[in-house]
Amino acid sequence: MCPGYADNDQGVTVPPWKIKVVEPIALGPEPERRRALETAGYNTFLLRSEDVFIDLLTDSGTSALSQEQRAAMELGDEAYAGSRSFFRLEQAVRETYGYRHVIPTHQGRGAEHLLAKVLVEPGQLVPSNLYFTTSRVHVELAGGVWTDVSIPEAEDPESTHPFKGNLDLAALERVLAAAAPERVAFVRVEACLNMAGGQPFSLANLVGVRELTRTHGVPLILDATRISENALFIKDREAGHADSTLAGLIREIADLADGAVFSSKKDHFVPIGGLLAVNDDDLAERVRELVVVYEGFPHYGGLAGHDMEALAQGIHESTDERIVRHYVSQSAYLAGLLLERGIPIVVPVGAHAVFLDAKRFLPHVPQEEFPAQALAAALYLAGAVRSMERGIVSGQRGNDPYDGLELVRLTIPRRVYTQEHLAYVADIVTDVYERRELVPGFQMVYEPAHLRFFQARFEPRAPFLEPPREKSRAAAVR
Ligand code: PM9
Repeated sequence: MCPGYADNDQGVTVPPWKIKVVEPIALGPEPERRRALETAGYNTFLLRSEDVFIDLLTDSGTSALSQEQRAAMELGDEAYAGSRSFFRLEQAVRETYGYRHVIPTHQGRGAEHLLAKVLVEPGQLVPSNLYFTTSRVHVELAGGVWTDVSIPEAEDPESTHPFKGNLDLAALERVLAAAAPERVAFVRVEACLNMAGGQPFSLANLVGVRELTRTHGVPLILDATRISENALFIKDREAGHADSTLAGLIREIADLADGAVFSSKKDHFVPIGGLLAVNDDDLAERVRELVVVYEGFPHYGGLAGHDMEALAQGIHESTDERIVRHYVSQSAYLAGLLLERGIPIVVPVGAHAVFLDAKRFLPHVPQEEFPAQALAAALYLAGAVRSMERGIVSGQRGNDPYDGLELVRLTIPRRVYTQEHLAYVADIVTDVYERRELVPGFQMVYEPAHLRFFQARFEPRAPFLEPPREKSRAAAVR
């Protein structure tokens, strides 16, 4: 049980913190927003943050630090080797997740890179639930073959399956039976499956994956980036876990895997940092051999001593049910406002974001004209709300046929925005929904070689959200 929290009458958990330091934000006028969008090639990643009013691009590195984290940062030991801060971090990881070997990295993809270098041989498979952009690219750059074994519901935005992050155990068994162990590098299971809408796996499913990987002699690696929220969903949705503590569930999940990668920029409330944590001595040694090539000495892995202090404290806070529950209830609140207004979103509501379903939001824009990219741009133009495309731009490789999810992610930074901010976001989404026929498709005019969503540039195929709405919510605020 988790004492010490209260819900208000809109179902939002009252934040278990109060605000001590604030950062000013401002809404610029519509012509300036239009200019900023054109300069950014209609890609929200390329906007300047000073031109953004409510920044829901990502929950990555955008959390507010706690006073305890800031205080801990004063203790940062910046020694190149043998830093006290490293050993505090190692202890926090061991206590919370139980893994014996802890290798810090500059961020999550640093850990993914090292893992792929060490575990993946050319031609080997990496079965996983759906995909994550950076995770997949590192496996592919190492010559591996990403193999989706998610359940079909993961790609159905309207399915109310409570655990869309589950792996399809029958599909996994087929892959392992045909290829394991020589042709399978590892099985990857991502907590709160990002690209499907922040959807959790169930503990029962993870137990099933563990049994299969053990039978077939293949390592099981978690992407534990959002393990805290996944544990909370298990507590709330899976029979038999209502009385577990969040810390206990997190540990139970971690214990089922041979190791984990973390982008600590999410659940651990830090602006920078990642981790690779494993139990196997030999694997750890091979990773440490590469850390010095790509990240830094194994006692800092690309982080400053003060970063490791903030991270160690953040790990402790990530097991506090009141903090995690408040965070997840913010997504549910925003989703509730949008559902009341008939706006198509992914259900059930996930951990860290509300995902708009661009195929249903903009049915007149075919997927090859990037509806989610266009919708993200429209939200910015309408009210300086920054979101992220999670559709064909993020998911497609080369010119492969693609008909997967086409989503816009309204991602909620941790401990940053209030209910008023989220209500404003709901009004802007509603405004665009009411004018959706004014949002045309895009053409891509610049495509980078890797992870194209970060830096691609676009042009609208017709006048974009014109004429501007005189009495739009954003205009009224201005
Ligand atoms: N996720 C996100 O916004 C930031 C970069 S991609 C737009 O969701 C998982 C599940 C992630 C993740 C990053 C990484 C990589 C690994 N796994 O960004 O390198 O969600 O720290 O982590 C982002 P880093």
